This record gives sequence, structure tokens and C-alpha cells, in this order.
Amino acid sequence: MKRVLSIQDISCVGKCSLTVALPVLSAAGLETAILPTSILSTHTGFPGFTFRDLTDDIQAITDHWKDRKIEFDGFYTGYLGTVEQIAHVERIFREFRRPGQLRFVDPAMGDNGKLYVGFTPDFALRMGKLCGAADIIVPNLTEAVFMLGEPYPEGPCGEEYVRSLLKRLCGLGCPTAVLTGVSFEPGRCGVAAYNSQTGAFTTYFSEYLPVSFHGTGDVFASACFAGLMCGQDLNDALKTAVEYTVESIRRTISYPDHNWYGVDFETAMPLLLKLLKK
Ligand code: PXL
Repeated sequence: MKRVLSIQDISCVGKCSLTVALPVLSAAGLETAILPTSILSTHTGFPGFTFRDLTDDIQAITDHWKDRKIEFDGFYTGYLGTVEQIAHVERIFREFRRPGQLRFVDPAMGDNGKLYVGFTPDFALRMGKLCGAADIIVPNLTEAVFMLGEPYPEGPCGEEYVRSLLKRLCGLGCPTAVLTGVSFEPGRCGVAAYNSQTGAFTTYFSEYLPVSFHGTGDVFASACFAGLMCGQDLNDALKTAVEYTVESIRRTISYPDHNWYGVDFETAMPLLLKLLKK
């Protein structure tokens, strides 16, 4: 069985980060080790959340793993709370390096043109450097432009802009960049990807659902990483992740009293497993 390591926070309530990654990756048949970087009472969309920074524990935890010769086939990082945590991730990438590994970075930092509470433009630029050490990154438009130090575009983004943005993202140093939340026509939404080594530009679109929930980026990233680790090529992994995310949202809004803070990725799991088998 492949062993992967997911590095991100635990938001105790809120259906995001590790409470999404762990069940999704385990269901995909991956042994999933976790490195919790902080513990929050809820994700930062709830007013008054508590935040326990675990940065000071990271060195000892990873030293122990090295001592026990524990190795990983892939890394998936998400929300990181501090610049020191980003530096630890870079160190972990270096110290646990092995041929054939996949370094998957979701620079989870913001949405809808704004960074989440607690993040600054300088932090976003620092996250851009971490993306340079990844094999694949999956920002949304907000995260992409903040990492590049560019203005958030007014109005809809056309294909030409998305292609050039993806090339600039690969300029950070990662061979493959995926942009999430892309739409070129009404009613359709999905992702666009660029592989700077082959020059291949690809897209995958599904039904656009006119709602917005926290944690959908984490559902997408977890499923995309799962697909790649289970041997899917990028196009198939993007399809798996988009369709699983859309189904999770569809199920959420099918309940009139659904919660506002996360999506029902749990009951959509059978679709994920079906898509992963293809
Ligand atoms: O879903 C991304 C995420 C992860 N972790 C924390 C968050 C968010 C989004 O708001 O607040 C703590």
C-alpha cells in the first residue's frame, strides 16, 4: 500500500483540511499519515475560532520519523498557518526525498479575491516559493494572483488569460499548475491545467452550481491527489476530483436545512470510488 503524508491544520468543526483529506485518502486505499500544523476550534469562516499553533512540535515529529526510517510515496499540503510552517514543509520535501514521489501543494489561502483571515500578501508570496518546490499545485484564481503579486482581475477571465496565468504559475518552479474555479461559458465550471514540460494545456468542466461553500477546495485537492496517487493520469484525476466535488455540493444543497460551512463529501464517497476505478 502506498503511504502518503498530508500536512495541514485540523479544524475540529468545519469539514475542511485534515477532516476531509484523511477520510478521502483512506477511502482511496492510501495509508494516510498526517502532520497537523495547528488545531482550530473551527475553520476561519466562523467568528471567534481558537488557534493552537503546533509549529514547535513539527521538528521532533519528523525527527522521530527519520529515526524510524519512515518513508512516504507522496505529500499533500494544504492550509499552512505561518511562514515557519512553510519552511518546515520545504525541509520535509528535502529530507524525505525519494525517487518517484509526488509533491502536491494546495496553497489554501483565500477565495473570491480575498485572503482568509490572518494571511497577508507577503505570506502569499512566500507560499509561491513553496509552490516552486512542488510537482503540482492547485490554486484558485485568488491564490494564484496573490502568489504572483498580480491584481485580482475584474470581470470574467478568458482562455487566453488563464493560459498565460498557468504559465506564470509554472514559472514559480513547478512543472504542472492547475487553476480551479475556471469558467469559460455560462453554466459550466471546472479546472484548467498546464504542463510546462510537455506544453499540454487541458481543461475539465462540469455543471456550474451557483453556490459557494468552505472546504470545496480541500475536497477537490484531496480527490485529485488521490487520483494521481492511485495511478490516474492528470486528465483522469481532474475529472475524478471535479465530478466528486460537484456531487458533494449537489448533495449538500439537496437538503433544505443544509449547513453553510462545508459540503457533504461523505455521502458522495461511492462516486469517488467508482471514478477512481476507471
Ligand atoms: O478550506 C481551507 C481551509 C483550511 N483550514 C482552515 C481554513 C480554511 C478555509 O477557510 O480556515 C483553518
